[in-house]
Amino acid sequence: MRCDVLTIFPDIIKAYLDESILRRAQEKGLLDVKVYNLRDFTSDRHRKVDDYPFGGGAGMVLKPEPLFNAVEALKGDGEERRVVLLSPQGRVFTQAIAKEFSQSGQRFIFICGRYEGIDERVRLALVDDEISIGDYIITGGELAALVVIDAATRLIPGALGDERSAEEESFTSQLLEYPHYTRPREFRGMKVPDVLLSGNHREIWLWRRREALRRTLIKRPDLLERMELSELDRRILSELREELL
Ligand code: 9D3
Repeated sequence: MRCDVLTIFPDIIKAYLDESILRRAQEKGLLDVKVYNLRDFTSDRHRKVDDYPFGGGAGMVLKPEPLFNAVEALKGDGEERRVVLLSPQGRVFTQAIAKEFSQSGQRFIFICGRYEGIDERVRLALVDDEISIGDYIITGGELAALVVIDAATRLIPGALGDERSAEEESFTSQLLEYPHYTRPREFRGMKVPDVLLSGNHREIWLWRRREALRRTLIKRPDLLERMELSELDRRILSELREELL
């Protein structure tokens, strides 16, 4: 995935991109992110990126010029790019949208909003897609852009440490996770379930599937309604529903 990020806080984006999975995905050439400071696309002496809203009101509005200059400069290489504005008014980001972004083969420009908003002419003339990461208020689009890039990158083949985890993730991604344990076998009187020490991989797999289904049934039954379930899953679920009654 190739993306450009436009922001007035480039260090926030760079700090996260420099660690863990996203760093490795970039080193492997699977992810290419370039971060641009909007201030570098201003043309006034004070490098002003925001201004007062016409009509009055609290807060500042991101000026259109730096955003138009930046998008036009980036598109100057003749390559198509999908311009995505991160904003509370966007469609709510989901795993399905992450998959769509990761598989689209498109280049992206992510615009991180801030303040009370951005000049509406940016939305009208530049923006192809608008994304929110959920119904709560955060300070700006930077965290949202990172959420989108992170979620999409994890779906690129080879981006996760070992391939087994990608396969496992796709198999279980619609369920909540089964319980995990590590050493010691007993901690403050709490024991690791025997099945996990048994070495019986079929039994372990079945136990994990059952516990994942149990947790999802209790905490997020809405996820089960949207999922396509195997015959085995349905049998386990009916047993679990009886246990819970
Ligand atoms: C307090 C101002 N709000 C009045 C209704 C509007 C507002 C503007 C800008 C609220 C938050 C922000 C900054 N947030 C984002 O730019 C943002 C965001 C979010 O707040 N929630 C979920 N997803 C996103 S993506 C970008």
